[in-house]
Amino acid sequence: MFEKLKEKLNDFKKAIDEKVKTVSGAGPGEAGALPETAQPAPASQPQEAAPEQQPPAAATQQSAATQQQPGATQQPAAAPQHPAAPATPPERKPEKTGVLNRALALTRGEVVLTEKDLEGPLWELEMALLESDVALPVAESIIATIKADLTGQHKKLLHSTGDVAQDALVDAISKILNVNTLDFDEYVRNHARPVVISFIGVNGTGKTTTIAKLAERLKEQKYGVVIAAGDTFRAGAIEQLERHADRLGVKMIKHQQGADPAAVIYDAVQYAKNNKKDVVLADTAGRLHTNVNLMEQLKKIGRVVRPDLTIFVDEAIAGNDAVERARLFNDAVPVSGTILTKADADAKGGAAISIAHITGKPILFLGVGQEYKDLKKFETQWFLDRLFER
Ligand SMILES: Nc1nc2c(ncn2[C@@H]2O[C@H](COP(=O)(O)OP(=O)(O)OP(=O)(O)O)[C@@H](O)[C@H]2O)c(=O)[nH]1
Ligand SMILES: [Mg+2]
Repeated sequence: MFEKLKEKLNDFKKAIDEKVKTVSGAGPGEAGALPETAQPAPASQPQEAAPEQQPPAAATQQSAATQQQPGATQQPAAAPQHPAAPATPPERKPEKTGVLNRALALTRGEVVLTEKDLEGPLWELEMALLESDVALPVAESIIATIKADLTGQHKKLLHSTGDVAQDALVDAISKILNVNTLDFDEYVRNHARPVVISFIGVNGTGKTTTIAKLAERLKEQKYGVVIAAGDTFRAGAIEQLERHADRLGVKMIKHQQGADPAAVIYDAVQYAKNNKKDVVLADTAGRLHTNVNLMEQLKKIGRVVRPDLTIFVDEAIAGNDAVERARLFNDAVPVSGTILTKADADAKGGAAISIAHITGKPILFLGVGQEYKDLKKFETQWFLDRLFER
């Protein structure tokens, strides 16, 4: 899970490590050799003549990455902004990251990275994030955070310099993922009864399956659960949910196919109130985020039922499309959080970061298989540990 992103993040860490070695080795015209007191890179990092991270090398990657990016047409600004293939060399600014500052830092066993040092590695990191399904604005925001964190600062050389890059990355990603944290279990425990939760998303992302998984989870926690068959649109949808309800021994409220989903969910809430049930899980039909009428129907559900939580369900393997979907669903009915399904498939990890950033709401659970038990509470720390193998 998330292997690809993990690999790319490691590449960035190594690139910064090498860059720091180059800087601390002080190339021509730079700060000069390290004083004897300063011990640079640890022995575990051999000082082979590492090739410089040259932005021009990224130029070939740039075109490759641009081709791979379905979002490239939406984001035409990306390529020209990049420092690859500079027409004229950028002016050297003797500001706080100048030669003297670097030299002074080196005497203390520290290194100062300039924007120029970082431009190659950061460019490659941005490409890597894009290839891992992190959306462009999100990747840009991560890059900006890391750049601000790493440039002009005195970083100790005495421990692995790669850690510095990793810390900056971890920080940038966790800021996005820790947005408006919502502890689902705590919410259900403390909220007035019944807790009404609707599930929305495009077709086939796993809404119905996720409802069944959550119903099982809530039942195990001894809550009384009611399921609302709010997908009155797709043939067979009511029967599909009913099979789950029967297997789980959970009450399901349904109307006929074609009925108003808001009315079905409303009835389920009434049933829960009359029968002292704790939680109502409301299914809805999958719909394209571009279908205005169906998005209006979601708004109606919002007005009539006023769900306590609206959960956006999408696939962990969703590419850049997920961003646009998340944005439009969130515009129609503000989502409280996201559940990412199919994380057991070859998920790159970027969707979690992108969707959290776009909606400004946390990832709540991951679907990790097709069984009822295959639902994992999303924890930022766990995700970061996986990405960085800490
Ligand atoms: N591998 C895997 N498959 C999943 C997961 N969650 C759902 N699925 C599968 O995805 C397919 C679609 O799931 P549904 O729950 O029917 O999706 P839906 O969003 O309700 O679909 P519509 O009602 O058509 O919009 C089914 O074959 C599920 O078994 C998951 O976490 N991992
Ligand atoms: Mg469904």
